[in-house]
Amino acid sequence: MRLEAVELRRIRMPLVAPFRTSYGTETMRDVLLVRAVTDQCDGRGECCAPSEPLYSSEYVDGCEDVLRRHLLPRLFAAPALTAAAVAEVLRPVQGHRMAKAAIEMAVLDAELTARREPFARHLGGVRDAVACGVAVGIQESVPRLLEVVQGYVDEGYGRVKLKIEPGWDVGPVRAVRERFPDLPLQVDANAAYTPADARHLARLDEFDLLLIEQPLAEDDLRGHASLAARLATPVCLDESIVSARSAADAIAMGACSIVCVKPARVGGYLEARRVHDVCQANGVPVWCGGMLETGLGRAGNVALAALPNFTLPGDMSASDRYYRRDVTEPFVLRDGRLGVPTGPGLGVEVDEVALREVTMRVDVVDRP
Ligand code: NPG
Repeated sequence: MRLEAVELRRIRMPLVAPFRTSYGTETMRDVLLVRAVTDQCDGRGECCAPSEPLYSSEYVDGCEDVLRRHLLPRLFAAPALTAAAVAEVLRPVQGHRMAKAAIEMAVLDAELTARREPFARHLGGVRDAVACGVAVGIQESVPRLLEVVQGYVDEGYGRVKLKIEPGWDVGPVRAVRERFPDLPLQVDANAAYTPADARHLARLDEFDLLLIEQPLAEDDLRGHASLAARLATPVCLDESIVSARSAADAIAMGACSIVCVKPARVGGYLEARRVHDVCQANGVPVWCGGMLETGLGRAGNVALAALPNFTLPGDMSASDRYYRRDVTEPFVLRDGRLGVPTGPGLGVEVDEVALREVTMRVDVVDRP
């Protein structure tokens, strides 16, 4: 396949409700969509890096810049491009995994569309629908939190994740557990604690949580290993896992017993599959994280979550949990699940009218 041009499109999508985490509040998504124009088919990719580098070092303007200056020129120069070769071609550029993931996704979509193969089949998916959880941000009060959780339970979400931070942890979790004694529940700290908080975090053990996600800093694997030894609640890593190798290291050190897989964080769907495989080989279950994706990223994530070792519900909610109007046909929850697209490539139609409405700017970078 030859990459002829790449369209970089910036869209702005208001969230239906603000999403507050320990590192900030999102109300408006500023998303970079990437379209790979090849000699065979076009393919779509989504860059879900947030607007500010607060979750990790990447941010959307930085991703666009590195794509233009460093990633696209290398891909244009590759004579026979395949999705499997993208990571290799881009290897000299250090880091920038979210930017790399976006363009690899677009090339993969183009390639699979050309040979009429769905994402899920290509990745090794074994199910036609995936169990969905929902992530609940930090709320202004505990009564409001209970209302929000109740709303999602009523909609059919079978697992709830609560964002926590120092000052918003044991109390809110206790309240939710008391109101919903049987609800599969987990918490996400987004690296907001330090090893000195171990005793405090052990107070969460009584709530029968599925897991605690990323309590400590991204680069503190040793800290996570000692914390994991002190907690009954399983420790899951998100930010710390940036590749299959880092997953293998974290597991070997005892830093986690569950892994959250996000394709963008590890540099793309193909590396995400390798993270899945490494975890599976070590008996470590995985689940698919979310980054408030549009229907495009959601289609890829749902396909990935169809792989066999995705045994825990992911942060993959229906489109209406995020956006009033998505840029694809909406993903709708049925019995707490989302259906895995079966069409070629990502397998979702773009709603061109909706897309045009949210587009701020479109640039086409041609092959030199
Ligand atoms: O359902 O997509 C979703 C949201 C899940 O909590 C979620 N995502 O810290 O994991 C996270 C958080 C996130 C959102 C991270 C956007 C980065 C960007």
